[in-house]
Amino acid sequence: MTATAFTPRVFSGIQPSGGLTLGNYLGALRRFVDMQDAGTHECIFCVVDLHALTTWQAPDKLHAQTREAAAAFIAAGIDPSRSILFNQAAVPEHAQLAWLFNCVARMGWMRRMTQWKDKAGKNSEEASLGLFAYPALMAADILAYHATHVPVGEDQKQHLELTRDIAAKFNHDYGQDFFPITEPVIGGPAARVMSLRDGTKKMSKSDPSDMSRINLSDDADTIAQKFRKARTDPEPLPETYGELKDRPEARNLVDILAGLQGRTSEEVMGDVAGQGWGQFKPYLAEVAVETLGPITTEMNRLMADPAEIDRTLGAGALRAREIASPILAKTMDIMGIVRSV
Ligand code: AQP
Repeated sequence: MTATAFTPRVFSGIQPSGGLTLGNYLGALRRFVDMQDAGTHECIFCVVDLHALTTWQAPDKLHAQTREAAAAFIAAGIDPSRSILFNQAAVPEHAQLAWLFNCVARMGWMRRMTQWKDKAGKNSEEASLGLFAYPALMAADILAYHATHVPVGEDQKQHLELTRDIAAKFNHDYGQDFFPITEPVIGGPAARVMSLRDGTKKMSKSDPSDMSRINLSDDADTIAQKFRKARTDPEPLPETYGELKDRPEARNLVDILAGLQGRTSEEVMGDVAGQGWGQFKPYLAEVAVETLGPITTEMNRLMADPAEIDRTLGAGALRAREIASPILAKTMDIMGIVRSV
């Protein structure tokens, strides 16, 4: 096999399974914008509504959350004329390729996924088949565009590895160098933003406690209140970042400040060493409001015109299909499936 040269292309998505959080912003959205602005890759971003369906979503809420996620992408800096922005269900190639990948992926691979174990919990018999097959759909999202790079938060690393396994097995089984072995792009102090109520749990949009997260829709007072009430230990901040090793809640707040300021956690410690929470928390809230305030205002402006959001997503879906459709067709040809064109 000769190595295929793939177009440098970024794909990533966010589930509209609730309002977007500071974790989604620092771990994903802001990095999407950086990659778009770097201009080195063609960028494709998706509101992954089919993924959201793997857990129950009330139909009217899903609709609103899909538009809100699209508004968050644009408000954070994704430019739909430079990047392709659409919702997953509008491009049927994702679901079609996912079925083909269901037949490539192995049960044992899926069972090892920690997100499956966490989300299905003890009640896996009652979990949806979609939740189990989630990583095969995610592989389809990425490989339908031959994406070479995927910026994600730390929690998605294992799913990315599974995408690479599916691509490698497909290439091996069919003797073709057809799918790229996609590289994850993970990093920075905020690759894993933790809950404000429990420093060992990831900040999640579906956490039952709203106090566990900062939502991109929160106003300044709510942000200040959530940081004021964020769980911490009684000790003041130490001199060095290394001393926060066994203080997950304290470390999380320092990491969030670093993420918001685009600095390393070690640099930030230089400024805040020795501070008590009464001094640090209001400062953190001020920095968060400064960063998130303009995004929230712009999201609200965009959401006031849902028809325009729908038009933007529709135009993005057409552009996405132009790339995904021939890749799906070629995949089917390789597998020996008869297509009527
Ligand atoms: N806490 C986090 N810290 C850093 N990155 C995060 N991401 C999510 N939470 C954090 C990143 O955001 C992108 C979109 O994630 P997703 O919405 O597709 O699914 P998720 O990872 O399951 O996010 P949530 O908020 O926890 O959703 P629910 O509660 O519905 O499961 C991904 O790149 C993810 O890494």
